[in-house]
Amino acid sequence: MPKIQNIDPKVVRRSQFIEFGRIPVNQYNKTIDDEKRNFSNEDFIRIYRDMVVIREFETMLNLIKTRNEYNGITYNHPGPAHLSIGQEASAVGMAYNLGVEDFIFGSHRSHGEILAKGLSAIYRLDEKDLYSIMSNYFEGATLKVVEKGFSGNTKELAINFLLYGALAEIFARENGFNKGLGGSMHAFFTPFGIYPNNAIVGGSGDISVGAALYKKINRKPGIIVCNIGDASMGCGPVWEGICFATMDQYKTLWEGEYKGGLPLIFNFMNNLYGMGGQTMGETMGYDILARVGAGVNPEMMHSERVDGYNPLAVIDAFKRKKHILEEKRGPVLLDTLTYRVSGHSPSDASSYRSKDEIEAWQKEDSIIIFGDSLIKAGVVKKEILDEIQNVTTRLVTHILHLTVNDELSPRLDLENDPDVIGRMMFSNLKTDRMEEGIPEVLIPMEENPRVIAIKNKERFHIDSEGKPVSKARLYQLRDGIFEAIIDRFYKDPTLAAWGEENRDWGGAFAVYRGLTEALPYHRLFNSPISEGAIVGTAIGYGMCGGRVIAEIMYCDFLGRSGDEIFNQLPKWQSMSGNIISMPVVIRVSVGSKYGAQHSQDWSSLTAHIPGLKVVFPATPFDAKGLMNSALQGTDPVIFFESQRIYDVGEMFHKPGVPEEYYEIPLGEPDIKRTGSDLTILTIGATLYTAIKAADILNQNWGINAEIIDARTLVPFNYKTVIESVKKTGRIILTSDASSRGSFLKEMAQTITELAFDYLDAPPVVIGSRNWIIPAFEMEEYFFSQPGWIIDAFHQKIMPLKGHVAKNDFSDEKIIGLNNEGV
Ligand SMILES: Cc1ncc(C[n+]2csc(CCOP(=O)(O)OP(=O)(O)O)c2C)c(N)n1
Ligand SMILES: [Mg+2]
Repeated sequence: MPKIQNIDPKVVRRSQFIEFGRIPVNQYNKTIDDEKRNFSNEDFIRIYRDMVVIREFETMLNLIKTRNEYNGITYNHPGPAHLSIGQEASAVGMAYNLGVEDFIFGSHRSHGEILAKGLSAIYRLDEKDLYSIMSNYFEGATLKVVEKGFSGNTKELAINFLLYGALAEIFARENGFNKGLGGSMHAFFTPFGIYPNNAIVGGSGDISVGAALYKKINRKPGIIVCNIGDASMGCGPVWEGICFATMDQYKTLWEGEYKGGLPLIFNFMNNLYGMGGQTMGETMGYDILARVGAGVNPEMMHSERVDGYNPLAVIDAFKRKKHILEEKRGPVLLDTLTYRVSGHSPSDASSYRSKDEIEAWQKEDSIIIFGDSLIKAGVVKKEILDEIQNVTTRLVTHILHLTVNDELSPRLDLENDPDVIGRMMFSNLKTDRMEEGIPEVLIPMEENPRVIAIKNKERFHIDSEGKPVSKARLYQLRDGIFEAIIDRFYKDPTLAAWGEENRDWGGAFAVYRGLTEALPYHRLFNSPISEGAIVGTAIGYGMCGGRVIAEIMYCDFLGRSGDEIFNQLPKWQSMSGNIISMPVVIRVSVGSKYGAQHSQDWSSLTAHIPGLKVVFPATPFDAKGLMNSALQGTDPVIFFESQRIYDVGEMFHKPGVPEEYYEIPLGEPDIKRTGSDLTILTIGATLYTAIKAADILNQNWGINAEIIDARTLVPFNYKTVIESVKKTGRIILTSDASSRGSFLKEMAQTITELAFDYLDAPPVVIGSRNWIIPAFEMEEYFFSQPGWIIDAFHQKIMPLKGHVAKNDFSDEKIIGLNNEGV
């Protein structure tokens, strides 16, 4: 809580009632004649045409999936196709008033939204811009296929391009909008303002909030529409996204032009079902989805249910809601009522709904009814509508024909280039700033109290006389992280940071102390206790082009952001076909002293997921240099920090941590001490455990251990370790993570493979026990200890004269523990 806002007990203890206002439900009641002053005949017909295009596209996919045939073209598509037959009016109505600078996000069922937004963008863009977008996308590869022999105008060409890019993506072809790596559920095309669709239900619920933050913080024009299903209202990321999007601080604390609500519409495409679960009446309790807005904020999120079977009702709603966002009164919740006549997927037997119900909705078919009303109102003749259908069928047939042709539309050539996807996992770019501009700060860096305090600190752990520097005067690991971060805030105008207690408090472990003074609210703010959305919003912010540092207070809370860390953050660069980059650093602090749910090292979990870079520094010099690299890059980095060592000084890099900027490349382990008899490879704070063990080995037995600090888990250069093992013939690996399934095991296996011929004994892994973490007073029985390293060396590598091991690392013990599952 910022000090500038006082909480007066007299006010908050006052007796009162909360009054709720009214939420409109299907209030639109205009006729075509009423709307004639808002729409030209051409507009009405375009709305109809766009719905027909979506219907035909989805019908084609349905036939391909169920019969392997459409208009004489045969094809087998084994992958997904969640169709939206029945939902066309809601998609077209949503997209109709959106500009190219307005971004939509979606779900697994978003083909219709992609086409609707694409058609709307094509209508709005001038021919020159359109052509430039198409010819620059993948150097014109997608365009080339549809352009060959095409005789229409640029807009017509663009419609072919849109359908082809989308279908090629669905069929996993290289010319698809995301090189075929996204597929049906993830396809998107950013030049038309179509942002990622998400196969994880509710996945867009927080990512889209991050996109809205990007627009707001970087003063970009446009709004964000988060298209998600009704059943996703039960998902954590959606609720967290809603909380994040409606924080009071946008209205109360953000200043100047940054003041005001987020430009975001949560648009629930409410087709009344999950897969087979009925939301209203079975799996949810809201009765009418729009009711949910009432509880969220005093504005009730301007919530409304709109009839998504009438495109004009949806257009009307979006126009009104867009206006609210332009006045900075967002975000908005829309409950766009619709129905999917198609199954959840083409294999769906509709066992959960009656035939009568489907037929009743088919009777209300939005395309037929809208078409009839246009005819009745004298807007168009039936023949014209029929012709639209014919032209569309021919178009879809033509596009299908191009897409299933393996020569015109090949897949990525994994046969001849098996590493092609591997090369797409990271963008590996380096840039000082994501965008030119002057970063907004409150004071010059030299005037920052923390910067001034750090200037007077000793940047090496001992002074010139060799005496240890006191904690108060010592430049600590947390100072190294701070220096890298504040430097970037003054370099990159897009950089923003958020997390719990990031402002005022100074970050949970005082890393951010000094940042509050330096930065306006929109660049550093406290988030709700929503670890999922803390990461999810960072993803949305990053994919739109902003650099961001999100902080998860304790590693143990990563579980709360599991989907974001495992399914979202690592995937979007490659699933986009490298169209987007992801300059997102997630700071994760590994605890101690606080027991089983506050002390776990889960670095192995993140290192397991392809697409994340994982860093774990153990010294101030490395912390600063690695954070600088992480912030210079454009890839997602999970930056682990250990609470055990936030206050250590620099013991290795002489004469101390440089004041100036420097980078330490991610992936290079560092030899912290040279030796010839044993290699000890450490991750994180166990560097200091290894040093203690090495000192004892040396003093008692004259064994010289070489200590290598991994510093980074992904990427990782094994050469340094292999060279060491060639010299020593022995290796022990240690970290604070529970041993089973840890990254140490992965490293041990790789080292065995690469250095088998040089090893006198198999690599020895000393992780933590496979238990819950006990209280601080018992931690020495849980975490890797110097004595464990010595005992293991004695038992598994080379007997130490006169040594009596306290811990049992025998084969029998290992077999026994594994048998017990501990
Ligand atoms: C996190 C997650 N849980 C479950 C699924 C499986 N699943 C796919 S779609 C779906 C129903 C989603 O319903 P809704 O959000 O209303 O969207 P709709 O399919 O109706 O468009 C389910 C359960 C999933 N993809 N992701
Ligand atoms: Mg649904």
